[in-house]
Amino acid sequence: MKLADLNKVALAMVTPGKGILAADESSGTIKKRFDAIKVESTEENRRDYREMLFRSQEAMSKYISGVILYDETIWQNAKDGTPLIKLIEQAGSIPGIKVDEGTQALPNCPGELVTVGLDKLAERLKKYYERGARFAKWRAVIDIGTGGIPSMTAIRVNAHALARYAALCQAAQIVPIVEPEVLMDGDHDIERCYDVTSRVLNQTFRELRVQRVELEGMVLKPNMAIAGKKSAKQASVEEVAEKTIRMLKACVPAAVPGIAFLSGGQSDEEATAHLNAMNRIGNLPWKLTFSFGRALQAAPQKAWSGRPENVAAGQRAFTHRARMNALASKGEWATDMEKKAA
Ligand code: 5MM
Repeated sequence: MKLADLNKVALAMVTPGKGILAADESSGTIKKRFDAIKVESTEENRRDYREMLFRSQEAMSKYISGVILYDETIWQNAKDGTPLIKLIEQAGSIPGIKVDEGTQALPNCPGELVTVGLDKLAERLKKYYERGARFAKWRAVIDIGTGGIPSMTAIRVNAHALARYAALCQAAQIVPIVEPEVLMDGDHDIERCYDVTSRVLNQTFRELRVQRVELEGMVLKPNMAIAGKKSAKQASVEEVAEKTIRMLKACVPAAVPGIAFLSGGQSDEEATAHLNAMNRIGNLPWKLTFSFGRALQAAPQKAWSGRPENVAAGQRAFTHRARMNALASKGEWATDMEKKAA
């Protein structure tokens, strides 16, 4: 493993003023997104949609440091025959790949999940590297519920798998994005999210150390400390920022080059405002940016709605969200910038 090269890629992924586009929706998830805009989820439509994003020249070259792809996409060609991965590289952005194979029920832990996909991962990583992927992603899913959920078993098993994946990535000269997502479903308050996420992060870094993962050669993709969607007690933007930073400072070693947040179902503007407020706090040991899926794509999906004549509108919507989040990654975003663009 060449750690200096891994570190270089990790730093490029979290360049201030840029962030990551999570376009790695599996077939089931992209179908749900397309159902919402009444578009059939065919291979051609998925290709056309993602081609629209990757050909958004301004967004891709100025604001998007890297793109997380799904297996189907990394092997797909654009309409004119150019591999989609080449469009990303030509824009100066780094291609990455989701390598987990989704979740399964965790035995002996009713209602909890474990992420799978370690079998033959070394071979798959080799093929993805040859195709051009320079980073990968694996997402663990932790739910906050009642009756002892999450269990320590679910936290430990998922952290172990994340670390196994990260070690295999680094051996294949691929930067792992380590994503332990604590879901914001439910009615828990911000304090409970803070406590559970802290436990999850502590266990994840414990496992990463045990498995000798080089922290300088990875990127963390966590959730923010935030109240559940159904909670009557929603925290202010400042409280989310302050608590998230406090939590991360307590749990994430300074050797990690960067933290790229997931949006987790927050509205577009909420996710941007939270990232911005955190970067305003400043004086942080790691770079803080975005690795949003929904909060970058909801607007372009709606503007495009599967119609070729809407491609330019879809690209404008994507460029706008990418720019707003790029500003937030430097703490330079303000609400009135959204209004001006509307
Ligand atoms: C883009 O969505 C990703 C893929 O999800 P599935 O494997 O469930 O299809 C997802 O992992 C995503 O990268 C993260 O959850 C961040 O996306 P959000 O929408 O939370 O910003």
